[in-house]
Amino acid sequence: MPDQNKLPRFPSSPPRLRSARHGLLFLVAVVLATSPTTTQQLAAQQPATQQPAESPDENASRIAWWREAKFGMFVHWGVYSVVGGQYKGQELPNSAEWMMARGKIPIAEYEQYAKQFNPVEFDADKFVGLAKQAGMKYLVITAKHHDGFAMFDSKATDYNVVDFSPFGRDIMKELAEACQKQGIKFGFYYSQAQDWHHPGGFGNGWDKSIQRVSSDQYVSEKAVPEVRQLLTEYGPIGIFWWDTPRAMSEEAFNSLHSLTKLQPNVLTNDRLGEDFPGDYKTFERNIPRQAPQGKDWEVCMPISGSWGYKKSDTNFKSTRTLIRNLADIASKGGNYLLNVSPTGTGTLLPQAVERLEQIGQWMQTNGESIYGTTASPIGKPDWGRCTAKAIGDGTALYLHVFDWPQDGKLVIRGLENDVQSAQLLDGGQILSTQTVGDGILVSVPADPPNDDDSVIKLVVSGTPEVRSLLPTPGKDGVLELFADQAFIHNNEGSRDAGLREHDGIPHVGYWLDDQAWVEWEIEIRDPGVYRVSAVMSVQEPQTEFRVSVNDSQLAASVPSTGSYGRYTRRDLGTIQVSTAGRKSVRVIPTPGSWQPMNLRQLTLKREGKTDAD
Ligand code: FHN
Repeated sequence: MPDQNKLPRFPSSPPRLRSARHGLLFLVAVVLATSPTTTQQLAAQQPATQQPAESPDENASRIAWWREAKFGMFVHWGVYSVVGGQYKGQELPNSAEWMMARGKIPIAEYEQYAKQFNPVEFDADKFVGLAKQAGMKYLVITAKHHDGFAMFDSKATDYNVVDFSPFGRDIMKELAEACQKQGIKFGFYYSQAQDWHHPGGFGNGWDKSIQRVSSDQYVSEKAVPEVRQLLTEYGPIGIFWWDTPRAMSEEAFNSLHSLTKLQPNVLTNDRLGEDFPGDYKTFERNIPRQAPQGKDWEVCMPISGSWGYKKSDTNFKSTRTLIRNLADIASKGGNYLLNVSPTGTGTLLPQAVERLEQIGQWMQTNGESIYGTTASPIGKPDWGRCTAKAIGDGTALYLHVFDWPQDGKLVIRGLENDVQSAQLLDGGQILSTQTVGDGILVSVPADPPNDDDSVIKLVVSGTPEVRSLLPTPGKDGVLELFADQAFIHNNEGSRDAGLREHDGIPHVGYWLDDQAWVEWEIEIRDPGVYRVSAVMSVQEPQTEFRVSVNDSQLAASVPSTGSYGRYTRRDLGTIQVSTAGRKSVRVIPTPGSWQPMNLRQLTLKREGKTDAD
C-alpha cells in the first residue's frame, strides 16, 4: 500500500512519488520542465548512443533466436482485469484494457480498481509453464498499458502493483525469473505515449481534474525512468514492445530509443514512433495476405476478442483456427504473438488453457514444421500451407495439409526438385511420391492424422526449384487478375489502400493515398499486344492512373461510374508486351489527377486471339 509518509501530491496532481529522492528528482524535472529542452537535456544524460552501426551479421545474430522461435505469448493484464472491463455493471465497448477511456472514468475513481488488484491465484512458474507447454518460446507482457498503472515496482510513481495494490508483489520480477528458469525469452509491452493517469500522458481527455503538463515532461519523469528500470532490473530482456506511438518530440523519442542500448541484445518492434522500423514490423489482429518485403514481421492477436480480460468476451478462436493461423503466418515468414488475458485472480479462463494445451499437443508432434522455418517457396497451395527449412544438402518442405485429398493424391504444383523422402510427421508413415506433369505427387493415406493440420515432411535435393506458377493468359489469351491476388504496396493499414469487400467480392479500396499502388506478378508466354480493361468503381468525376507491364505502359483516364458501389468494366487501351517471361503488372495513381477508385480486377486479353485459337 502507498506509504502515507510519501511526498505530498503536487497541485498539478502529478504521479505520486515514492521517496524524498524521487521527490528531489521530480523537483529537478519540474524546474527543467520549464525549459523547452527537458528531454533534450535528459537525452544528453543517456549513455553514448554514438556506437558503430550494427553490421548485417551482428543484426542477424541478435534476431536469430526470434526467427527460430516463431511463436510467442502476449499477455494483457492490469487493473482492468479486476472488473473484466465492466464499469458500474455496464459493458463498455471495445477491448477491456480501454475501459477507463471508453467509460470516461476519472483517475480517482479508476484508482479504486487498482486498490482491489489482488491476484492471489497467480503463480508465475505455472503461468510460464502454460506458455512453454503450448510451444511458445517468448512471452511479452504489459508492464504499463495506457491506464498508466505499473505492473512492476516502479520507482517513478507509487501508482504500481507493489505500492498501490493489496497484492504488493512485483509481477514482472516473478515472471522474469520464471521465464529465465524455463528457458523462455522475456519481454515487456510498454505504452510509451498514452498514459491516462499522468498529466502529461496522451489520451485522457475526459478527466477535467488533470492540470496538463507537456508530454515531454511525462516522458522525462515517468516513461524514461520506468523504461530504464525495466531494462536494468529484470535480467536479460528479449523484446521491448512499444505501443501506440503519438506525436513525440525528437528529444523524447531519442531519450526513449537510446535506453535500448542498456540491453544490447534486446529486440524492439516498430511502434516507438511514426516510421520507426524497429527490428520487426507488427500486424495486429489480422494476418497480412502477403508478407512485407524484406523485413521481419509478427502478427499479434488475442485468443478471444479482447486483449485484456473481458467478462463478456466469449469469442474464443477455435484451436483449429489458432493452429492454422500459426501455419499461415509461418508459411509467409512471420511470427505469431498470441495474446491471453489473465483475470483479476491471476489465472487464465479454462477456454484459453484448453486451447494452449491443444496447440501444445500439436506442436509436440509438428513443431519442427514451425520453428526456424522460412516462407513457402511454392506460394499458397490450394490444400493448405507450406513452410521450409534447409537441412544438409537439401530442403525440408513441410506441407501443412488443411484439406486432405479425397483421392489420396496430394500435388505440389510447380516443384521440380528430386525427392529424397516423404513422411507424415504424425506417426512417421513413409509416403511414396512421383513426378507428374504439374509437379510432385505424394500418395497419402485415406484419412489425415490431424483434422486441423496434418504435416508431411517432404525432403528434396538442393534448394527449391519451382516452375513459375504465376498467373498466365489461357489458351484464349485472356488473363483475369483479381484484387485478392494483388500485392498492395504501402498497405500500412486503414490509412492506405487495402483489400475490402463489396457484395462479397474483393476489391482494392480506401485508395486515398496516391502513393499506394497495386501489383500482380504474371507470366507471359505469348508476347504481343494486350488489351487492358478493369472492373472498377469511381465516385468522383474522373480519375487518372497508369497501367504498366514491366517497361510498357498506358495512361488511363476513367470517368465516374456514378458511385463507389457501382462497378463497371472500363476499356483502358492496349499495351505492347514484346518478350515472354515473368512480368510485373502495376496500377499506379497519377498524382494530381488521381481520385480514389475501387478496383475489383484487371483483365489482359491478347489481341488477335479468338476462343477458337
Ligand atoms: O491500444 C492498444 C491495445 O489496447 C492493445 O494493447 C493493442 C495490442 O497490440 N495495441 C494497441 C492497439 O493497436
